[in-house]
Amino acid sequence: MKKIILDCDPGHDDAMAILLAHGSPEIELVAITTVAGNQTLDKTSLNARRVCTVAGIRDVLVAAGCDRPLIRELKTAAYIHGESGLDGPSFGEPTVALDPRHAVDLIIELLMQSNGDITLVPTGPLTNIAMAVRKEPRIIQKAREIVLMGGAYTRGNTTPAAEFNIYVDPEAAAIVFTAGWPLTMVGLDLTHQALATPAVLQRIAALGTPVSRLAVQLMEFFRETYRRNSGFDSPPVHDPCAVARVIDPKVMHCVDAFVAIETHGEFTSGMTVTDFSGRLGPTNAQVATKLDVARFWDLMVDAIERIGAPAVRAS
Ligand code: PIR
Ligand code: CA
Repeated sequence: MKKIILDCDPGHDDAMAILLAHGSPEIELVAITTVAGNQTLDKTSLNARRVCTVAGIRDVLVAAGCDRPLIRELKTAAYIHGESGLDGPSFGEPTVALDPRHAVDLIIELLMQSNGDITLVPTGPLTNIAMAVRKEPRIIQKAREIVLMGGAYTRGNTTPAAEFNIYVDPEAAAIVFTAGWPLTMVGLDLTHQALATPAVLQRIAALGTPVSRLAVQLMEFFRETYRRNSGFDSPPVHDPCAVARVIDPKVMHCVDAFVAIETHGEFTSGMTVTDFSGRLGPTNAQVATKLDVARFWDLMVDAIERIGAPAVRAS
């Protein structure tokens, strides 16, 4: 079992990442920490608790972190995720409580008390992780590795050059990418292969559980906003790709590269400048290039099925 801390900003695809982590026997989800990104921190934190409530996630710490980027003003993605950050399904009152600790302190505590077996999986802006690195630099040695959704080497989705998670807090990303830990960048080049097609949604719907209904409603809302905003027929489900890489590294191909974060460009702020040829510097990242699409969706469908299984709920 691989232990992970999922640092997220739910977010439709963050919600799918929570479900994949919780429903996969290869993963022990130690904590869900939240950050401002897709929506404000109060909303992403409420959404994490909502997803946990529907999925019956009760033994996982949930803690709220930073409510804005290190230096810049927060820019949200309400145009994709809606006013609530998780528009589409309707939720009752969440029954899962927030831990009183700040996510940055919780991340530090969990890593420092560990024997080096915890993987960080950030799927939002990297503010919490950068703050944790600055407050307790020994976490760099303690973390087993960091596998993040963010960046891209061929495209942007927020500007022509920049992916949203890096664009929102490039200074934080610069800290994380230069920290010196084993880092995997699962960027848009990879996640745009993970499309929630009608066939995939049919498989999930056929499971017929509350969690499968939640997943389908989330993906149907995501489909509409993605169609309107980006001209996709089926929406790319970014964040669970990072979790899938931890579950089974063979689910995607990665290539070593030097990745620098652009923080000053007039048109390119937040760009992950990726050098596969060693001109700019030594390798600091494994960069995801090619997804085993069938294997990815099998992992996702199996996880949702497992969450719905009575044996899991009873335990
Ligand atoms: C997705 C996101 C933000 C903006 C758009 N247009 C689409 C969120 C997702 O939650 C994911 O983590 C990452 N940011 C993809 O850029
Ligand atoms: Ca996200």
